[in-house]
This record gives sequence, structure tokens and C-alpha cells, in this order.
Amino acid sequence: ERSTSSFSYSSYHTLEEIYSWIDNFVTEHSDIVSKIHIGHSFENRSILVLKFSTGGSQRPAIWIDTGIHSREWITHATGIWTAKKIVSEYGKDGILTNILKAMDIFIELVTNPDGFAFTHSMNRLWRKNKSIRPGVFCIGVDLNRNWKSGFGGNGSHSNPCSETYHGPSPQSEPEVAAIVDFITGHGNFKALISIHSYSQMLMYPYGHSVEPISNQKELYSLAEDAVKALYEVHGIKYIFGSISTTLYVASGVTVDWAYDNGIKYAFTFELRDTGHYGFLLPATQIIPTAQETWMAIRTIMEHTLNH
Ligand code: ING
Ligand code: ZN
Repeated sequence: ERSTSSFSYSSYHTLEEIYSWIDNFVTEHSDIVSKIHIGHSFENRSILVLKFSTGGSQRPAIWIDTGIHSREWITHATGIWTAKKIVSEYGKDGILTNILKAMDIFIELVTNPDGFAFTHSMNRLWRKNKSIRPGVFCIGVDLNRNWKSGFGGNGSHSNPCSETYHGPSPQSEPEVAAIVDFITGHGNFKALISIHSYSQMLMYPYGHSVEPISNQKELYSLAEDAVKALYEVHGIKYIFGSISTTLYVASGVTVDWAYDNGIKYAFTFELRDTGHYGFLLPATQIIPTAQETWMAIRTIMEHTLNH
């Protein structure tokens, strides 16, 4: 395709379609959007980030990642819709306009490109990346257990055949290392939102421990506001709280790393549904899911701007 006008936001897409959409999108909105190549996956695919910026240098920034687990297709679709929403609402929605006048937004749409390609070609329910190592007979590391914070602890596994295998060492996976290097190198991220599915939850650190974080009251109340804003759109109920007390203990996860590295607004979503369709959410639910999620993301971004 040569333009984003023929792209269907209410369908699921392949990696090639998404990467081609990114190129068209950046060309059509070059005034505020650019594409940054932050690394290569294990199988040597490009790892891409969209940057939304109205100027300045190293402005305070917000990170959003989707698709770190490749089978969670609603997350990539929601990310794409969100990217389009940002460019169409800039200059119209006063809150988003204020956010983008002071901060930059970065979105990594396909955080696990090798796994995502594999969900299209071979195994729709593949979760991990596709890394292989000599003498190891199972494939893949869980990219949401490979981060340095709490690495190897409860809720992660040392068996490479486990769906929650943490990998040989923290950031051993190129898909994780690329983000760590990018965020650390930038040095001015204030919020990080890592999007998963499914379960309808909005959570904050910690995953690896039931110990409350220092600003847990603030994040609890912000999560409550975000979930209310989400509910107002289509009446979908989300539960919220810390990862370890709301869902389960999980170690080496993205948001724990973000929090321990000074990103005090660290949230993780579990999008629709609660298990009826699970990972196979019908495409007819993409736009409603993205619309409601947008209101929650916007609430978190607005709070980040004002604090
Ligand atoms: N669930 C997440 C998982 O990796 C999660 C839940 C998210 C835990 C963020 C910790 C941090 O287990 C899914 N569905 O992937
Ligand atoms: Zn997930």
C-alpha cells in the first residue's frame, strides 16, 4: 500500500503490513511523527519506535509498548489506532495538545517482531521471542521476565521450555536490550505504559514483590481515575492495583525495571476480554477496545504532565 488511507484499523495485520503502514504514516505526518530504529531482533528484524514530538530536545517523555507477547494481537491493533488518534487529535483535543507541547510520546508497536511473524506463519498462540542457544532444546525467552528488576525471582522460570522462561541473564534478549539502551540513553522518560492482553486490568509495580512502592497511593488513585475514564466509553470494567496483589507475582517484568530506573508512572494494561475469546479477540472489538484504552492512557499522560 502507498498510503494509510486504505489501511483498515478494524482488522488485524501482518508484520509486513504494519511496517509498511508505519512508513506511510511517518511520511504523511512528518511534522510530528518520526521513525526510530532502535535495534534488531534475534532473527534480525528491525525494531522500530514511533516518536511524536512538536519540537524541543530530549523533552520529558512517555513510552508505550504493545505486542511484547506476540499472541496478544489486540495490543498491536490498539497501538496503531492510538498512533493515528494522536495525530488526528493534536490541535483539537486540548489535553493532548498540551501534553504534546511539553512532552514527547514514543510508541513501540511490535515489541516482539519475530514472535509476531511466527503467530502469523506457524503458531497463533506463540508468546515468547524466537531466540535459540546451543544445547537448549526449547525456543524462546519470555520478554516480560527478562528485565533486570527482580530477575529470576518468583513467577519466572529457569526451564527454557517454560512459557515464562526468564532467559540466561537480564537483558539477554536483543528485544529487551534495545529498549533498555534507548530509554536509558534518552534519560528523560517520566511514564511507561506496557500493554498486554487479556484480563481487563490496569496495574502498577511491583510484580516481583508485594512490598508497596513509594508512590503507591498516587498510582492507585491515578489507576482508579483511568479505569473510570475507560468505563465511561463502553461500560467495560477493569480492576486495578499492584501487579503482585491484583494478578500474581511475576519477576523481571518491564514496569518493575521502569520504576526502579526512575520512571515513577509505570503502568501495565491487560486489555479485553476476560477470557471468552481471550487472545483470539474478534476484530470487531479492535476499535471499541482502542477507544476506551485511549481515555485511560490520556488520563495517565495528563497526570504525568501535571506532576
Ligand atoms: N500477562 C502478563 C504476564 O507477563 C503481567 C501479566 C504484566 C505481569 C506485566 C507482570 C507485568 O504474565 C500476560 N497476559 O502476558
Ligand atoms: Zn502479555
